[in-house]
Amino acid sequence: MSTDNVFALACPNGRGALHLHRVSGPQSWDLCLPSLHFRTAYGFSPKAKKDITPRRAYHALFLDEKGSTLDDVVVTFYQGSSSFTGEDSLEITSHGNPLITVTLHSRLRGLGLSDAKPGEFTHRAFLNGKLDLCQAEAIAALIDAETMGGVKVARGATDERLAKRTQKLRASLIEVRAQLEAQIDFGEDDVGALPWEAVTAQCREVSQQLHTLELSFSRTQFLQRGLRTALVGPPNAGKSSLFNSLLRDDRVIVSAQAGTTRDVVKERLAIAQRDFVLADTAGVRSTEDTLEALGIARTQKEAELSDLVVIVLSAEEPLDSSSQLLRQILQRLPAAISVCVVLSKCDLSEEHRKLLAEPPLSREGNRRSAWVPLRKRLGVPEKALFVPCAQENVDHLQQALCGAYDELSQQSGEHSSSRDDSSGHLISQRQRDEVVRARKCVEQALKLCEQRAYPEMIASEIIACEQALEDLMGRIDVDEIFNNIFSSFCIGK
Ligand SMILES: Nc1nc2c(ncn2[C@@H]2O[C@H](COP(=O)(O)OP(=O)(O)O)[C@@H](O)[C@H]2O)c(=O)[nH]1
Ligand SMILES: [Mg+2]
Repeated sequence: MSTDNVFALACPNGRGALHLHRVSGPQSWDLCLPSLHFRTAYGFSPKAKKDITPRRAYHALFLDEKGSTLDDVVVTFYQGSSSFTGEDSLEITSHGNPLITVTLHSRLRGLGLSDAKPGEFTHRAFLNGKLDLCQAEAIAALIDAETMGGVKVARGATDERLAKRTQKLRASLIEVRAQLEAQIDFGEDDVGALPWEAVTAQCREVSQQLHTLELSFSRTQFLQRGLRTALVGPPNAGKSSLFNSLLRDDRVIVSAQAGTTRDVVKERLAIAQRDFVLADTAGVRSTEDTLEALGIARTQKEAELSDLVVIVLSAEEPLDSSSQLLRQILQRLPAAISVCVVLSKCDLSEEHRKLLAEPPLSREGNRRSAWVPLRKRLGVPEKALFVPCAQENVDHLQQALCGAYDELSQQSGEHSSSRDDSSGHLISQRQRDEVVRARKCVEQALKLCEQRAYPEMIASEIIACEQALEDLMGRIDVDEIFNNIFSSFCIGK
């Protein structure tokens, strides 16, 4: 429990309607009350601590040391364990001028309060047991999120679901350990043989649950950063033109000269609340130009790192050669990457223009559309999306990108689905590392169980697994383990 009292501005220090100042600490009320005069029916007057109602917004004057008004403020008091930090605290709303904030903060220092360190309110909430470590991380992620997906993911991690999920796993581990420790302390003669089958099954279940939890991270990662999408294809196919059209910006150079784009250019793109990181790349062909070759190597690397590769082929080129090129590009892509094949420049011929006029169709509908024969002639794989488009007409492409996003989001959701998938997910590499550590320990324990190893060896892996889960969330009480051992065994027999 902290003994000092701190304050900080809880919003950016710019000009705006209001500024919110947070104050927290065991003496925060006592220290602030002398500088506050509260509005009453007869004007403004001081209030004693006992007359304050928590969680009520008071209109008050904030006074300097001479009793002159610094600003009109609204103050809300929060009491002890029912506050965010778990200690007495206040929220003061002043007018949103940095000059007012400077004087107000200097007054707070004069009253004996000190400046809070970054994250100190959340840290105090953690130390006072109001949040676990993962919830604290979720709050940071919620504030830092740069995508709508990231906001949703972080928001879903601010509650106690992950804590409950790990609690269940810990309970299983404690049960296993209780069995093992009984063997270690009292031996088979006193407590009977170790129920190997049950202990092994329990370790297996924990290992599976941890694996599922681990997978939940890949989904949240993708939602947090956006779908990595690379435009790939031969030079002059119209990749850079599509890049600009999708961004509605003249971002990269477009030219009829082949081999214009060299570097990978990435931009964030949001379509219908779905976030993408879109990359334009150098056109793929064999070349003598060393610089262009370097660009092409980067294209390949970018494609391999992407979640979705959009292969752009030009309707100007003969279909047979495009089809051959498509095969070559596909061969070099890892099988797991999603693919969308785009036939660009469809505005150039009457035949292709008709395709652009086709109403948007669902993936199922695709099979019946006029796009199907073309799709077949190009040799677009069954599981890839196919879209005819032109730089002036990217509606179909936008829809395809959204479709790919939803599909990938669903797939990774399925990965992470388990009996109680609703309960918590991982949102940071730190959390994932702890879960991997825990899983490796329990897998080792499982292996030792299968070999019918000494209970001491298995127990030591189980302890290490518990430790990793403790580190994931914060601490656990050792008594918890002993209570469980003695309550679930009739040791005196
Ligand atoms: N008619 C037409 N021309 C296009 C279209 N997209 C690109 N182009 C032209 O094709 C040439 C190459 O385009 P660019 O986007 O630089 O291709 P990249 O090499 O694949 O990046 C440029 O002259 C563009 O103006 C399109 O949809 N329709
Ligand atoms: Mg280009």
